Amino acid sequence: MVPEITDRHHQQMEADGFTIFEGVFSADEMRALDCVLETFFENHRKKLKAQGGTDFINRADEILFTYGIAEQDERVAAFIKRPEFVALSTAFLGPNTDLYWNQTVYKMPEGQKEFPWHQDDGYIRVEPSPYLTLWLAIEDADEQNGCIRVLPGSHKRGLLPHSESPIGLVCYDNEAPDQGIPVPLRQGSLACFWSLTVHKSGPNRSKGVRKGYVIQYSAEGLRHYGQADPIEGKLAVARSGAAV
Ligand SMILES: O=C(O)CCC(=O)C(=O)O
Repeated sequence: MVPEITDRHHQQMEADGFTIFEGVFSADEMRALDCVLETFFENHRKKLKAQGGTDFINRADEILFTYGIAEQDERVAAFIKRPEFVALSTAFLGPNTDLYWNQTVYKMPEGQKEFPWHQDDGYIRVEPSPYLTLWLAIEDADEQNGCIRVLPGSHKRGLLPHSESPIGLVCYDNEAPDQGIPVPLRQGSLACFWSLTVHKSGPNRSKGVRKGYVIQYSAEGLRHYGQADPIEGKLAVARSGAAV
């Protein structure tokens, strides 16, 4: 269901750097996406094994990242171009948008590890910044299973220095008094935030896998920082406000 994008959403993005869209997809739609993704993982593993290649999944112990899915699977490519995403990406980025990055982030049950405070811009610096991150709850995400947490207003601080940790880059202290706010999401809901918004996610202490799909959109023509040419090979999502 294409969400209503209100002034309140725009004001929250401006002031806090994030907003929420509840119930964008139904449980049936999320189960269908889950099936498509599971088939993709299985086929891809088989293909890599046959080629004698290494696993494309970057395993950070309890957290499984699988990226570049829409670029390899036409059913997922169709999903990230759905009218819901055309509406959201163009509302916040203007009429011409591309898919910048997409990855599933699955947290294994009964884990201990957090994914640390960071800005998405901290990983690869691009222009124009910020771009838009949509975090889709394939299943319910809450504090028990490691939902994301954001630092409201942190997008206004610009790009912060990041340091390395065994799980990922870190730009904010876990012991700082302000630990932001949790963003629990029901299945099919989306957290929407800027690539400069500082966020993290907690450990999955539940008995099930916590499944999130991170889909990032940019204005057409995104470039690596300081470079003139656009990054090639990005999937076009909208032109003049309409689906491509
Ligand atoms: O899904 C998560 O647990 C965190 C993912 C995240 O922050 C990211 O991909 O930038």
